[in-house]
Amino acid sequence: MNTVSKPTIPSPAPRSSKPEILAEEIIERLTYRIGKDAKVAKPHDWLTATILVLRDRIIDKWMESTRRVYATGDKRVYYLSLEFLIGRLMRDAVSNLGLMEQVRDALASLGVDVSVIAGLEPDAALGNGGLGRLAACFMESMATVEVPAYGYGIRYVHGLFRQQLADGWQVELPESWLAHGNPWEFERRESAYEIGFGGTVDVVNNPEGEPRYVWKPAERVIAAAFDTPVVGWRGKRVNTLRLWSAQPIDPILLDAFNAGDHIGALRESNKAESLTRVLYPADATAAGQELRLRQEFFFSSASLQDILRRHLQQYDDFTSLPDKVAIQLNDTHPAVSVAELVRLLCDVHGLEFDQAWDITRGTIGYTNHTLLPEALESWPIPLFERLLPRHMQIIYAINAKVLVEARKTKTFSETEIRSISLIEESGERRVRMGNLAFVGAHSINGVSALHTDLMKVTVFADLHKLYPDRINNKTNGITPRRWLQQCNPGLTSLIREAIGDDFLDDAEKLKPLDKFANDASFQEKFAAVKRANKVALSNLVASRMGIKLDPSAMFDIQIKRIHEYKRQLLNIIEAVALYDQIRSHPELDWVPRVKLFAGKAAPSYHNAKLIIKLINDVARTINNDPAVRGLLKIVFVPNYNVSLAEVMVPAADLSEQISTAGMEASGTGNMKFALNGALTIGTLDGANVEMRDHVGEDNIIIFGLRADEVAAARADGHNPRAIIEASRELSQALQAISSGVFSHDDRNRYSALIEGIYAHDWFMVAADFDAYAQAQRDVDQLWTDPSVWNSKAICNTARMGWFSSDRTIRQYAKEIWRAG
Ligand code: B1H
Repeated sequence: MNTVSKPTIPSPAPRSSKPEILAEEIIERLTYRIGKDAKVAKPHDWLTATILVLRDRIIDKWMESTRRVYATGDKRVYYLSLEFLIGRLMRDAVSNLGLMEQVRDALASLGVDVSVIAGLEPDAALGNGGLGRLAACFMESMATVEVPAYGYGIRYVHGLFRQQLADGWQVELPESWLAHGNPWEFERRESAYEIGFGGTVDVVNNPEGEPRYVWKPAERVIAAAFDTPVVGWRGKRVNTLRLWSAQPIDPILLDAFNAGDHIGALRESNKAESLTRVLYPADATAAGQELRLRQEFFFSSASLQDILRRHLQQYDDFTSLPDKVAIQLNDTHPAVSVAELVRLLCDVHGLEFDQAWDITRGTIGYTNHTLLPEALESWPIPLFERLLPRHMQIIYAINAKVLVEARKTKTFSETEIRSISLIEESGERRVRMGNLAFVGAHSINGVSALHTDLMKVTVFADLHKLYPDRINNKTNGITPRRWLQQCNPGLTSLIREAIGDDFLDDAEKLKPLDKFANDASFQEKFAAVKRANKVALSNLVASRMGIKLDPSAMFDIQIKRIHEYKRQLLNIIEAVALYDQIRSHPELDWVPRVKLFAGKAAPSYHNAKLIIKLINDVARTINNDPAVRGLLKIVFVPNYNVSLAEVMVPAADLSEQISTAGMEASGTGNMKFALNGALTIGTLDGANVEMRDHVGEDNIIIFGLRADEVAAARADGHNPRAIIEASRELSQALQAISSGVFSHDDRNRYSALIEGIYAHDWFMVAADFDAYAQAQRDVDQLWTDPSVWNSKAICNTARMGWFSSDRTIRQYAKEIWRAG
């Protein structure tokens, strides 16, 4: 025994937040951490120095938060996600710490403009779209509602690609968010784990019980941890986002090096590092490559090893795991965790299979984000078996258990049994990751009421019949800090003046704003804030694209990934029809509109890239046609990302949420716009349905087929050709596009795209066109009376509080995690 008692180590003194002290500290970091004299410091140096000062203020709270959960023995929540679409962190941290004015004044005293350096921070774009952004909102809300939580993901060196437009076509460029270093993160060298791939499995007989299995991987890499603190609102709690980076076990192969093969000596190093080099850029489409499966297993295994180590450090065994740990799988990307947790518990920690299986199911929850068949992950058995031979055995064992259970009920036909199986047997044999996640979880949730209902009758119908209590709904939300307070300070101040500060701590307290909906003077101020935000967006468009916008026109915005089901095509076809009308009827009072689009297409998604080109072709024609007299303008803003959304969302009058009903699981952009006082034109899809319930049907413009009608139309073989022929506007617009009116340089560019609408119209563009065009004219009508429009816009802001991710997280904590 060590008898030397530990000295009492004093904690650092709490830091003052006076601007003078902050300024002093910024200079101190600049000098001693960055090694720059203030006289020659570049804006980037000031940014780094400021972040370092903020980081120190966060650390005290961070340590305190960590100590607290050790002391209380509270349950920890682990959110496993292959994507965290964070954006910038500085303004978020400053605002949540309540240091906005102080930091601004401190920097001003040093001759530095905070908004200039804030704009230099790169976006952490470690995600594709809604799923990744949801994970980022959840991290902030978990800290805010004081759930002790860790996010686990991958520290991609290159996040989502940068998008440029070349002659209207999308061009992808690599993104390097770490180029100037990352002052937010801490490398944790002590938290590193070995991750294996391939190899063989030995069976060792065990006279005392089940045989033991020993996996001998052929390849191994190290997972090294990088931690970023996540500050909740008012700095209440600071949680950790832990991102894994792959490193070689042997950075240099000495034998090769000594033999003079200096390049070959780096083979391992290159191979390991390539594992976490880049984010797969497909949204709502499973990637299917071996490297992707490697990424999924790499981060799942590292996270689970870390979770089990932390648990064992505090508690003596794993029987308490379900009481002390909740693991949430963000879609199926970490679904291999089900098999890996069983393996770690059995093979590494010596538990029996049945016990490991119960613990696993008691601990894991799974969130499904899509019903699209192309997004449902499955892996060919030969690939899975080669890369993860032990996991393949475990999956077969789990499958056997599940199928026995199903057969015992005597209620399933053989077809139903086949759909419950973890193995797809028709055609190439594959492992179904959705089924694996489902059977390995005690809770399976959808992300909107409609989506959850559809889950029960589509992909998981038979599993739902076998386990009827597992599927539940948790409608998505957004953090009102980033998506109202920070991105829209003008509206935030106005609301505070009207109803006080309660809404800052509880977004549902926006409700009292309702009373101001018909108050003429409030309407005027509300409209002035909106106008200022539109001017700010116009300035951005002018400086980036050289296009001048009129802020008094209606700003009609569709920003999201480019996907056929999201129907940017419907929007642009309607614009073509409107263009035709404006030219044919110059005598009518057309409402001036600016239609803005932004979004990235997966690099291999041909039609999505073609739709971007079409928008740009149509924009060029319309914007340059004097007959339009500026009444309609179309702009595709390149390189959509979180930071651009923060400028576009507050500037929207009209939010386009027009997916084919039944296809958008939830949407979260829809919530951001409405919270910021835009009216929504949308289908009854995803969370739009619940938004209508909250804002009231008079304050949202709903059109088009419903999900059940889409399903029926598809089943009955709907006849788009007849629909098109019956609509003069639609047939003329389609004719114009497919005959090359907008593409003189290549008249057939869009013929196949348009032919798809005639031939099958899978996304119901023709089926919904007339309803959409009519809804747009109804929108024009509303716009002509500003007091009517503003009153509806105010109601939207007042009634969107329920869509705060704080509410979503409280529901997860209470109903799934039983934590917090
Ligand atoms: C959503 C994805 C997704 N659903 C596969 N599914 C991916 C699937 O790289 N992959 O393999 C990446 C992303 N993303 C979105 O999740 C839904 O489409 C939205 O409707 C929803 O709002 C969002 C958050 O729940």
